[in-house]
Amino acid sequence: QLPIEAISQFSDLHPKPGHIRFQYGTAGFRTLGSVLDSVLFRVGVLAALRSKKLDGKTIGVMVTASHNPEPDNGVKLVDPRGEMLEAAWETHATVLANASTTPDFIEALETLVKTAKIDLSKPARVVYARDTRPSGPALVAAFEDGLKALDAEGRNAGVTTTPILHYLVRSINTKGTKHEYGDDSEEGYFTKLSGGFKKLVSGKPSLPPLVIDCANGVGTDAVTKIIGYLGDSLKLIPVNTATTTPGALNNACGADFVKTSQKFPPSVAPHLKAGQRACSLDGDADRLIYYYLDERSQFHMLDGDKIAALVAAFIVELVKAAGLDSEIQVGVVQTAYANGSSTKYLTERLPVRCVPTGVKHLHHAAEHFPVGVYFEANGHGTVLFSPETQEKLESHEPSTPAQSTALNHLLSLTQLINQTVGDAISDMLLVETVLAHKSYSGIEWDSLYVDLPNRLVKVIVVDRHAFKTEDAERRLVSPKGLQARIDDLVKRYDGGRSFVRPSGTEDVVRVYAEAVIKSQADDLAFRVAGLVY
Ligand code: NG1
Ligand code: ZN
Repeated sequence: QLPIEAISQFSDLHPKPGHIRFQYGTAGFRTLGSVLDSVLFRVGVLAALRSKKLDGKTIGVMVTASHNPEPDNGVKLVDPRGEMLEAAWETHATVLANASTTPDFIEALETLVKTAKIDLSKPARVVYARDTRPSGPALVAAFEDGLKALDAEGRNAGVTTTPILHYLVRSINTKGTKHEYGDDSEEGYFTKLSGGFKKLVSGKPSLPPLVIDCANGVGTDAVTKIIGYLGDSLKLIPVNTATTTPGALNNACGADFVKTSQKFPPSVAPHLKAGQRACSLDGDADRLIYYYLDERSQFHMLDGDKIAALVAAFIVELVKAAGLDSEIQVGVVQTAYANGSSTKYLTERLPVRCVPTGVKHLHHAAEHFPVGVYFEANGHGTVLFSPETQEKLESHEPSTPAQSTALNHLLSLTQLINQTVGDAISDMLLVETVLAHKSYSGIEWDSLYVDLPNRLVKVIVVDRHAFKTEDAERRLVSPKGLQARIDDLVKRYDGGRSFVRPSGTEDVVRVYAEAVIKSQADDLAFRVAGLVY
């Protein structure tokens, strides 16, 4: 039986604001922090039920709005293996969040318990964390009321990054099994990542220091800590570390700023000499974008696609050098936003799949490869080694010293890479590993292929749900006739490609276009936007 009395008392402390419709989207619930109190309370109850449903396995909850402005906040559930919440429960979350009164909420809970066949006698365990947003502490308190209402066991992981929370979830749930992911603590995380990195770069000449823009967010703490673990193996220069300055978070800095504006943060300028490479994290440290200035002080961006190309090619080489190329296939997963040049570069070398936007789609598609590399152009991504691949790597008998070295490198990569979710710190160490092995500067890395000029625009429309897509969001099926008109336009541009899709995180339709010449990409984007509007 549900503890109706307790739920009801707590629920009355967290009334739902009228007139707001909440939606659990690709980024969980995300909106202004000031209206999220009831949502956080209800997510507490939901997380406890999800844990009961999964026989008391630990569920994760992250309170963050990532790269969004500081007044925004959000919340997202993490399933036991450190993955995004199962799709059916996204719907349950939306239903619970929108119940207008306490009795409605309790009724929705009773329906959920019945339809999802939840055994309420099971234990409930939840681990949770938040980013540095000022609205975080109050929202966490509301969430904790949700746990109390169901008498669930909560573990507060404090202020930490999204990927560390995912790491903790998987580590807790695999503790004591033969698939133990790592020690379930921040120290465990830093030791695992830095240990893999140090093995990989040992004996390699060290690279010049890396400037790292922490977006004035929670990544600052993680960067500060990892510096202590890295010792001399890598020199980092953190900038934008003002986590307590009001309004500073993601403001003219961070990975999303760099990717969207295709500029470096002004605050990074004093540190950027010609040839100096730098990178930016986003507000919860799960995205990473690199860049550098050339001798003519020209800015060059190395985005998620460039990271995928660098990393996938490196892993393919190692697999080959280990003598495992006939057994372990490396594949890449992208979305329609991947630059056409990156898709061409990768397709010539590896199997490549395109899936709809959203980490869960990329992650699931990557699981189908023995080694699956996935990155969104915006810098979110990771590499997955399947359980069979992991076993093969552990049991393979190398026949030469060169094979043995390559095999050890692959094993160290499985330590260095956070396989639960995209992780800016882990991805940064991964990039630095490849650069060190190849003796690449940003310039050589950048020259793997030349990005096609592109333009992304937002269009505010009456009803974005009227836009339906197919073929991994690359084509519109409705509104009727629109795709044919887009096709007609695209044909007129050299190297033209364009697609339209509704955003999953904002009430807008996005239009993407690329072409061989920048002015043409801009022109195509605005003309297609004109058709949509
Ligand atoms: P939407 O708003 O659905 O385009 C955005 C990003 C995604 C992904 C999600 C989740 C773009 C064009 N879209 O999705 O890649 O990161 O947010 O945060 O960057
Ligand atoms: Zn993020």
